[in-house]
Amino acid sequence: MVLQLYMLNLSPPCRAVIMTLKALGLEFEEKTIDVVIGDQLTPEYLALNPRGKVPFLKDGDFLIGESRAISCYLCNKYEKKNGGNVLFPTDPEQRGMVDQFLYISEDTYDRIESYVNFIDVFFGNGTTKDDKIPEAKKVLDLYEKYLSKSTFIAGENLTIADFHMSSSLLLLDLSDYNDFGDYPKTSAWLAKIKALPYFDACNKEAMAMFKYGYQEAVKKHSKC
Ligand SMILES: N[C@@H](CCC(=O)N[C@@H](CS)C(=O)NCC(=O)O)C(=O)O
Repeated sequence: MVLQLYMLNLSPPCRAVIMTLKALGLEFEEKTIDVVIGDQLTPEYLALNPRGKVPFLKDGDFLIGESRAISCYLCNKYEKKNGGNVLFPTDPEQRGMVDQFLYISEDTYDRIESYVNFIDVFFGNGTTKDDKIPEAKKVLDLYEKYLSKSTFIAGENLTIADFHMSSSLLLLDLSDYNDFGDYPKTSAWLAKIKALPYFDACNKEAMAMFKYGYQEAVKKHSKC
C-alpha cells in the first residue's frame, strides 16, 4: 500500500517531511490540500485530520499528523541501514540530540516566521517585520553555536533534525535576507543541505513559487 501524504508543496513543514521520504527512498502519493483556499477545512479532510493542517500521512490504516512526528514515524518504520539507524538514531544519546533539535526547530521556525511575516504578507497588508531582525539574528547566533561543535546539527551525520532545522532558515530566502557574514558554520551547513541530491526535487520549484508570491504581495502592499 503506497504512502499518501496530504500536503502543499509551498508549506515548509511538508517539504521537511518530503526530504525525509526522499532520504529514505520511499515512494509516496501526493494528495494536495491547498490551505490557501481552505481545503483543510472541508468536512472530508477534517474527518481524516481533525487538526486541519498539513502535512498529514496515511500509511494503510495508520494516520498521523505533525511534520516532526511524521518524520520520526517514517524512520522508525522504514529506516534500516546496516543494522543501525542514521537519520533517526536508536542510540539514546544520539537520539536525544535529534529529539532536542526537532523540538527546537518548532521555536526557531516561529521566530524566523515572525520576521518574514508571511501569513500577514499573503493574507493581510503586511511586509517583513524589520524590527524582528535582531530576533532572526539571535536564531542565527544559536545555530552558529551548535554548528561550531559538529558538522550536522545533531552530530556528525545527517539526521531528520537537519531537515526540520533548515526549514526555519530557508524561510529567510523569501525576503532575500543574506546577512550571513557572522555565521560561516551555519552558511556551510545550509550549503551542505542544499547540495543533497534530493534537495532541489523537494524544494527548488516550491521555494521559487513561494518567494515570487511573497515578493509580489510585498510590492502590492507597498504601493497601497
Ligand atoms: N506544527 C505543524 C505545523 C503545520 C502547519 O501549520 N501547517 C500549515 C501549512 S505550513 C497549515 O496547515 N495551515 C493551515 C491552517 O492552519 O489552517 C507541523 O509541523 O506539522
